[in-house]
Amino acid sequence: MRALRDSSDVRDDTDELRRRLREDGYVFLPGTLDPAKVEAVSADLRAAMYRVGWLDDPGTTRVKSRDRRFTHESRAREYAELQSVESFHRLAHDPILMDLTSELLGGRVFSHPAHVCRLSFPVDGPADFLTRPHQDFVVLHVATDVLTVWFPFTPCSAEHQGLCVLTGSHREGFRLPDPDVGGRRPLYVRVDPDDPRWATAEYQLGDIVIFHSLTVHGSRPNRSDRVRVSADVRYQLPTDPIRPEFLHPHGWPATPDWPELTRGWTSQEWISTPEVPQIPPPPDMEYLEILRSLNPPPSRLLSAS
Ligand SMILES: O=C(O)CCC(=O)C(=O)O
Repeated sequence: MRALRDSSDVRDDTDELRRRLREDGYVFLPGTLDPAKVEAVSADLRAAMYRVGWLDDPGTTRVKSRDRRFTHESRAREYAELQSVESFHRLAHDPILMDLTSELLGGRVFSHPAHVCRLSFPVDGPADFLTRPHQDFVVLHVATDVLTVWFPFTPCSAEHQGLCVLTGSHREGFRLPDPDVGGRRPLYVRVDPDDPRWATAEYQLGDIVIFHSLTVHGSRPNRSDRVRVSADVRYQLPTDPIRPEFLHPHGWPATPDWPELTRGWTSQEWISTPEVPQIPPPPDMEYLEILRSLNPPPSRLLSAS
């Protein structure tokens, strides 16, 4: 698979970063976050995974059992333990991430409180993808200029796969998901796993990828003996609308809501937002009907020259 274009040489040049985001659909910025800060959060997440019985030893990410799938119960209990880790949510508010995404979007952003802590357990069976290809707009529905920042808590090698991006796919508009590709609700699109536009990297702690809501992305199966842990955090301007579910924890309502998860936290700042217009989904429509009616609002970010 081809390598992501490294944009660390133009990290301070917002115009050039924006240009690359418009061209490729992403920017890859190795070494952006302080690796020691990321490792400290990684240790807190490992401790949570050890408490719920997923790891033998919190010092490593070697798993007790492979091919673990989320259920309603594990979202309610085990995933809730991870979502209760305050340092994980605090990292989403790191000034480096807030400033970079604000500069790209041209105004002060906020982060969706539904910060995703992504766990990729090792699998043995045949599979082309771990996270099947999709565009984040398929869940966002009401705002196009939303940037996802993806970053790993565990190093990713070819065996221990991280994010893959389909370069340039954001220029082809919104793709209606194919319900036959699987998932609890239609989300994924059919993309050739050998499409030469797929790009990835051997990520280290501190690396980040920023991508647009229309960029197709996914990840390949983890063939190692360790869980791969990463974050997907979304940023947008408060003048753009949001679906109310993103103000709740990721996985809610199976995952408990903030009053339970934030017990004992030092601050609620990490899950707070400014005033933002909320647009709930139409109550009387089937989910697939809602998807069929979606039409991404024009992107200011992608249309600027
Ligand atoms: O980490 C992965 O497996 C995929 C990440 C993803 O889907 C996202 O960032 O929206």
